[in-house]
Amino acid sequence: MRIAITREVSPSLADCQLTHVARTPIDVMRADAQHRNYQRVLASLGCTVLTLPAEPALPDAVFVEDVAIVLDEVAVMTRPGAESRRAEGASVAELLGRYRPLRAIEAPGTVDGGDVLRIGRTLYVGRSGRSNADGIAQLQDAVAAFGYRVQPVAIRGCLHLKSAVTAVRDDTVLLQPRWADAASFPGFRVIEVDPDEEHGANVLRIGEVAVMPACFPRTTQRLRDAGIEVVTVDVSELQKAEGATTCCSLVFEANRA
Ligand code: CIR
Repeated sequence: MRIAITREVSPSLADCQLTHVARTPIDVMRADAQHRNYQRVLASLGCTVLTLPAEPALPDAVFVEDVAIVLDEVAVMTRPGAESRRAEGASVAELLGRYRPLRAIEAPGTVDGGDVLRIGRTLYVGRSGRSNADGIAQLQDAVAAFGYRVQPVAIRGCLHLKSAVTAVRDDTVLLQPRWADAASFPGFRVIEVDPDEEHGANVLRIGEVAVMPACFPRTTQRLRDAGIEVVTVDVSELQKAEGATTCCSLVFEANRA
């Protein structure tokens, strides 16, 4: 059984953290409707969607990806780089603990799950404003015993590694070359986002399907031309909060350990 942990949109979403995106008005009701559709799409792709209640005092709590890294054998609770996000993990840990043994990143380490791209037994981890060297070293220690390798990756000009690059197949990445270098992914087939679709690299892979924001038709076409099946979702209000498709779920197989 494939689980997708999600969380309802906070009524305070408009007070979210923003780093590389200018603040514009967010229609929270619309964000909520888009998020429900996102959940429906995950369910249609075979996920059992578990939904945590909204956290009114935590504007960014819908972005559950950032608070945990779920592997087949273990889950690592992160310590998010933004202080305002540190309380988001507790309820996710309570739920995740039913499925995986838990480890945790401790101060002064910081890691955001959005910086961690797992491909096979390698965790590519963005060195970002949110994930520091101490946190990346702690993550390495936490997962080494389970046979995972941690590979730090330089990024520039974006929030997280997965803003810049995601995997659409085990051998294929979708990359924004302004924000990360193809050379960081030797041996991979690299598909670049369309130059006019700056934020187009963040796609959520569910099995062999790529879940892609609806506003990137040219990058979607590039994926389809490469033989990748794509489903699109309108997440425009969540994009105003500097999120996209990977950030709103933690997807994993229930019984892998
Ligand atoms: C933040 O800045 O933390 C949120 N406003 C957006 C987080 C998006 N997370 C993700 O893409 N993994």
